[in-house]
Amino acid sequence: VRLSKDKVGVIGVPSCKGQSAGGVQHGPKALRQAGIIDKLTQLGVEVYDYGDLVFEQFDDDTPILGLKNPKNIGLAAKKISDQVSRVIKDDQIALTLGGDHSLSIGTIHGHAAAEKNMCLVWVDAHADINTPLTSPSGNVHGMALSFLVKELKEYIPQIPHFEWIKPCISAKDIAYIGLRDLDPGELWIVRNMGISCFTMHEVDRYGIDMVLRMSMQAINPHGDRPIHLSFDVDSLDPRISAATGTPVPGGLSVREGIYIAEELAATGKLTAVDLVEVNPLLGTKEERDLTVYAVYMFIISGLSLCVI
Ligand code: Z70
Ligand code: MN
Ligand code: MN
Ligand code: MN
Repeated sequence: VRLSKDKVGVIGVPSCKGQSAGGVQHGPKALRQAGIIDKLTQLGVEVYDYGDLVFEQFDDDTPILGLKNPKNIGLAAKKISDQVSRVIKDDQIALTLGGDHSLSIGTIHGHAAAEKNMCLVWVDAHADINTPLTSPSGNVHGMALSFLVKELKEYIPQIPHFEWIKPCISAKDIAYIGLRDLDPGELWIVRNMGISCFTMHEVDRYGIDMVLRMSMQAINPHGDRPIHLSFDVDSLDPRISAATGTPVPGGLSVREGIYIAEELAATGKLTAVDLVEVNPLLGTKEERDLTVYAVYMFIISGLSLCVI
């Protein structure tokens, strides 16, 4: 078993304006302190740490059509996209430590710019595919995918600072795993646009191994496409991942999460990983440590190929 590339580029993205809870911007720091980089290095991975991206803060950022913080998020996404694209073009796996899930607008856009044929596995309790018009909250972390999916182009209104974002992925190139909390507009989109969807119901019915096989059969049947894994820690059960903004009961076990990382890494095509929504200011100390430790295990398992 070999990784797609023998180098990993780590990008910290302390984003928080895509949601309303304070603290998720401290995710990268908490994950670094857990020792992810040292551990990967000890296991023989060549790690390049690019530190945390720094974003200019704009306080005068009026919502547009209810979408909150368009300027901060639109400009940050450009910076994230450029950095991820650069890292992948340098032949490294891009590991992005978040930060809230709005950062995936940038990471997926940047991955697609470097690897035209990429496909996407989105592991989350939520679908994060509200359009600005269907979003009940105005929080961009719940809309990230809507700006990227080609089939949704006609449903996306013009948002200042988002004009540069060109849809870069087709519905048929996306597989969801772990979903269990969707809004009405999202349900309509997932049912009608042709995105493969393996909710917790399918994980219960088929088991995680079969769900991964079916996901790959749907989006990467020949196994030749670069894979982007976007992992929201709230996909895990809240008994594990309490330190996140929107825990939803009935989630993945630690082992199921790790199995996803291991199996996708073992394809030899994993090219980008987003690790998002760890909020070290939520929950008790024990809960925070457990959330961070589960993420640590997930990353180490996936990127050091503990599948011997
Ligand atoms: C809801 C919304 C969401 C993450 C919550 C919630 C979205 N569907 N995403 N936590 N990671 O506001 O759009
Ligand atoms: Mn989520
Ligand atoms: Mn999410
Ligand atoms: Mn969340």
